[in-house]
Amino acid sequence: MSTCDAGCGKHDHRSADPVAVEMLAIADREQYDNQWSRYEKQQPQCSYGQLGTCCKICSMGPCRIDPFGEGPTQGVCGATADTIVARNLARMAAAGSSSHSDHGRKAALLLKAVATGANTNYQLTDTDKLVAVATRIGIPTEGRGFPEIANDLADAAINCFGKQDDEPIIFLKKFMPKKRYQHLKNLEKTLLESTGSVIGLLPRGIDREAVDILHRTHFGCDADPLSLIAQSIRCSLADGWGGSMIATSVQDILLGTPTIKTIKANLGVLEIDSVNVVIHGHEPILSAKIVEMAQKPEIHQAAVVAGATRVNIVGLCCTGNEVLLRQGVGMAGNEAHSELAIMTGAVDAMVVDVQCIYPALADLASCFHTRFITTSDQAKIPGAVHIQFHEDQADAISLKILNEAIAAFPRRNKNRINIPEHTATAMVGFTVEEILKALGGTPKSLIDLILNGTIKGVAGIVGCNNVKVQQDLFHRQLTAELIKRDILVIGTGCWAIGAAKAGLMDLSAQELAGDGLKAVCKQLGIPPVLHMGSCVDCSRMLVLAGAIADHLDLDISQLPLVGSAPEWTTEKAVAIGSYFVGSGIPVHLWPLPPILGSPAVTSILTEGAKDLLGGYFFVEEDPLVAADKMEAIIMERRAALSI
Ligand code: SF4
Ligand code: MSK
Repeated sequence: MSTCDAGCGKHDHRSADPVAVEMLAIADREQYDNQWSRYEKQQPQCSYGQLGTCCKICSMGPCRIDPFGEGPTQGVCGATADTIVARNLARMAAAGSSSHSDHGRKAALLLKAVATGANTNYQLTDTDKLVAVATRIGIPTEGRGFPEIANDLADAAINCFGKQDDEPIIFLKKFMPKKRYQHLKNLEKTLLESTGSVIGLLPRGIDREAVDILHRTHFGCDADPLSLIAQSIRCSLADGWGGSMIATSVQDILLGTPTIKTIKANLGVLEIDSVNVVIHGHEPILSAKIVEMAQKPEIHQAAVVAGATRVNIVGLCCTGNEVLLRQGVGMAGNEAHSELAIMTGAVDAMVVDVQCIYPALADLASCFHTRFITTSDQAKIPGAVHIQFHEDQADAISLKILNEAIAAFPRRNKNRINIPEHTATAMVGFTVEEILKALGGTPKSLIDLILNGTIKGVAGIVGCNNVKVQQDLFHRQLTAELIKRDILVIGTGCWAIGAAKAGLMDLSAQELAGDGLKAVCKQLGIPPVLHMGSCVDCSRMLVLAGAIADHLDLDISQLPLVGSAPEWTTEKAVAIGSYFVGSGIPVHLWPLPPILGSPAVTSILTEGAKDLLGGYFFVEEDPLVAADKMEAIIMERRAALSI
């Protein structure tokens, strides 16, 4: 069922990554439960859920609407498929936005604690970024000390979460390019005039927009698909231009803005003779400290006493991306690699913070010597060892976690160790600052390359692995196809890890690019596929798009930009897609989002949004056809600009 029809053993319908295929053969042989085996047991999955037409918002339900009209057309309360689908989607956007933004809140609170001296475990590491962000927000910096500026910046960021007035949040107001901001403002006015009701798009408060969704989707409130979708966009914009942007900016200030570096990616970064610690999740505040503390002589000595050569920290998912970009830590893999990593038998500790952590990892770790350590009160998992993280005791807690891993090392069962050898080399760390530095300090060179057609446009690819898609296949094929067409590909998250593992971020990938893009990459000494960071670092893409738009005095919706989340899984991906759309960028999605049960919602998101916002969603299951459609969007926008 899972191996290829030819039975060669090198291919597997579950993953396009040969390293995963190697590990899946072991999983099959040893009967290790995993996401693919559990997915099979879930078949057939509920088609109402897939279409989005199932509602359990109140206890008169659950209600479900058959979209083919062969059953009730309304829930008990009278909610239609359109209402139910729109409400479900809005709740997904709220959950996704909340996850990113709560992450940003913690960074902002830590900045405040560092600025006031309440936390001495962290420092203001990148003061240039501090001054740059503060200046952009309108905070005076001349003649002031860094802690004073940081304190004001922390207050401004914290205020974005909880303020109660109706003004748009300051981060969005100051970072969103002028024309997009004005467009959204005008659109609010037009919608008020045409519908007679308030349909807000500019976010007033990060927390408020998520609470607004929970309120308006409560039993007996908003039943109008348009207003529900508008609020989803507003909440998501609060994430992209607010919570995520705060997370990225503040983490850069506290932990350092990433710089270009070359790293190794895939399970081969695990080392047979080392204490291997996998850090997984999303928030780098703890994991960056673990990497730092692992350099301490006493930790090295303890590892040697335990029989290891050293402590080897490697990353998974977005926590992995964060420490990869800042500290050059090797990357073990993306979401679908999390179980495979433990199956190598060589992971002494897997340390997790929040988001995208399978609860199944605790059970799997218990089959090995692996210490599975949860650290956040927001992500406690039965069966895990919980070591609660407190930012003001970060040094001590990191040492405790590392000692747990070292203590596990001698308990390894050597007969069960299977570390795949393969790693790929990837050049990573393409923040906006680094991209602009490579281009001479301003977006002008990039813009010139786009205007003269050397680069046709830019595609931003984001998102996860999804068990419904062969792991990394869409990431690999779509990315390779786009660069072949002279479209620069940038992105984040598990896509970025998939591209790194596939060698697409290696300089040798220049040869896969079209002639124009290849020449530019060779001249600059960069790959044609740029790793911009973790999920919250999608905000870096917004900043880049904004810089190009402002430079040309255009709206983002006029630029030859397009987005994709080709293996999306999480509610956070819904939020990212929605703020791209709200920012004027068309977004490709695969697998199908749970909206097709509502013709009205489908039409608003795929057609109506194009007229109103410039950005819109489209779905496509074939990577090559998706590349055709993305290129067509770029060419349509180029034609409209007469370039
Ligand atoms: Fe059913 Fe309406 Fe309750 Fe939803 S809110 S479960 S559609 S009665
Ligand atoms: S980790 S949100 S599976 S990208 Fe950011 Fe990967 Fe998606 Fe999580």
